[in-house]
Amino acid sequence: MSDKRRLILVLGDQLSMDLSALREGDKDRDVVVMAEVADEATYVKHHPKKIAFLFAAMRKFARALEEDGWQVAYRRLDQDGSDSICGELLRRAEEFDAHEVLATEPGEFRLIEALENCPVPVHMFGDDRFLASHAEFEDWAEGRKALRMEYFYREMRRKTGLLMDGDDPAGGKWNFDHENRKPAPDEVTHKGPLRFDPDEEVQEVLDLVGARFGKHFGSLDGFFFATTREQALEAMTDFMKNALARFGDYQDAMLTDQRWLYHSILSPYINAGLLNPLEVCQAAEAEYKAGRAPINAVEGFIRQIIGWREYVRGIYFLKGPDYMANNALGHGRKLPAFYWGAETRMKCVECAVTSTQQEAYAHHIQRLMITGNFALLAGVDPAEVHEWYLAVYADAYEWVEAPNTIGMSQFADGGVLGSKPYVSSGSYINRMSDHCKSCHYTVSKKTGQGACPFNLLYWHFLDRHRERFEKNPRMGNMYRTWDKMDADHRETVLQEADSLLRSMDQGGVV
Ligand code: FAD
Ligand code: DLZ
Repeated sequence: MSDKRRLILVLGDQLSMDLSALREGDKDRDVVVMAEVADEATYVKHHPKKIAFLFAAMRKFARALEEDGWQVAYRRLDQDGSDSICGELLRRAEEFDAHEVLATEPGEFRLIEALENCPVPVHMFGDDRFLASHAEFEDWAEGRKALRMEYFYREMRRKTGLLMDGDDPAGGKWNFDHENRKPAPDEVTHKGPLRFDPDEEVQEVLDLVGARFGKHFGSLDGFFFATTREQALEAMTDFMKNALARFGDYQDAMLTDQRWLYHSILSPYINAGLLNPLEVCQAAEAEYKAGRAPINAVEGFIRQIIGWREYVRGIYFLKGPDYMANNALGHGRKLPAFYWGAETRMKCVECAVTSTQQEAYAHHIQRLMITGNFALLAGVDPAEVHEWYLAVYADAYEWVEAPNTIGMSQFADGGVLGSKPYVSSGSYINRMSDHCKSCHYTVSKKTGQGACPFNLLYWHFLDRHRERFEKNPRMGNMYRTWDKMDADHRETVLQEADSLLRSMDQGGVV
């Protein structure tokens, strides 16, 4: 074996001590390369909180590596260096006379391709922080007519042994979701995620990010993210103790003054590598076994991680780089300005966008049934929707964001990920939230002055995509309801929806 020095690349979302590239390395001769680079912060205009979270966590992880005996070449954004990851590798290869790079496969095709074309040869190892390798997912998908998450999830339950009684699912059922659709509670006992005041090092990053990326959509105020593994573990423990038991019940609920409800806000930490997905699930399972959290909460939580999270990654790598260009419904509208903070009179949208702007976070139902639902009903170009979701959330990387947006939320993949589009009128939002009570629009109004835009656009969407969805067994009822309505009423709905969309396109406030 050659004893030549190699570089080991650790990216901003690879902050795990047991990263495959590190396992392949040798502390005595190799150099770990980490770099804050403008290209990664701007290929979409990431939310400043996301950039600050990653830069701060990267700096602290670099120190932890050094304490663990690694030599680390770290480039801060305000130091000399290159704007790109490959540029940095080239520079460091010359500096350390290294001829090879060891890397863990990045989570975006864009960067995988850049590494493949890097002038210094890059040897890529699989990212085994996930439960299912690409080969395992391909095997599971092979020959199946439909790639439904539920069946993949059961495989992952068997593989991990999580919530299993021998060969059977704990509690007698694989899925307790029907218990997890309770409307918003009157009172929320949980105070939200554990918050960490910025220390001097984090403050330095916040100043840098404010100066360099302050014009990106999003606020740096009130930054509280954990930036070390130890802090992320504390946040996880706090969630398990104070919120998990009610996670299931109120998973789909939305409240105007309670943006966190009983959600974990752990996705930024899991996706950046500070927490391992399996350890998070094991911690949740322990709460169930100790009798501190009910099965519907724990099963629901674990399903999100070993089910949805693993499944969407599988879809991303199975479908390849062309997946992002899917536009099965032929939608081409521009993303309305209110996604970037312009005025809207829809309370639910305002709440979701405000949370996004302030925290780089909105919970799943806000992403799916508010901002995603509106974009789909209005016929927004899925590529624009995709870019928005990738930019604005602290947990967003293409491997997880794109299948959720292109597939689950926008149905742009034509039904690879979901058997029907996630669309709803205002009545669903009214049932699951308190937004409609303080909204400019009247949710019970279907047409006329003050009619809820979701009501108008819902029927407009179904009508314009009738050919595609009418025969869908899960949507037939909706078409029957539409057909039973008075013809004049239907005409009014369609005309008012058209005029709302026209006004929105011309910059009118909706
Ligand atoms: P919780 O509600 O507490 O759920 C627990 C954990 O389950 C999460 O931390 C996350 O790791 C996992 N999880 C839950 N749902 C999903 C899912 N659908 N896909 C993958 N993991 C899931 N999640 C991301 O991590 N990054 C994204 O960029 C992202 N983009 C999304 C875009 C759209 C349009 C939609 C509808 C969903 C998206 N999601 C994304 C999934 C989900 O909304 C977030 O994972 C979740 O809101 C994160 O908040 P939390 O940690 O409080 O999650
Ligand atoms: C998201 C991000 C940002 C904002 N900045 C950096 C960076 O400066 N250096 C880095 O190594 N990684 C960064 N990242 C994470 C990468 O974009 C991420 O590794 C790829 O998108 C693949 O998932």
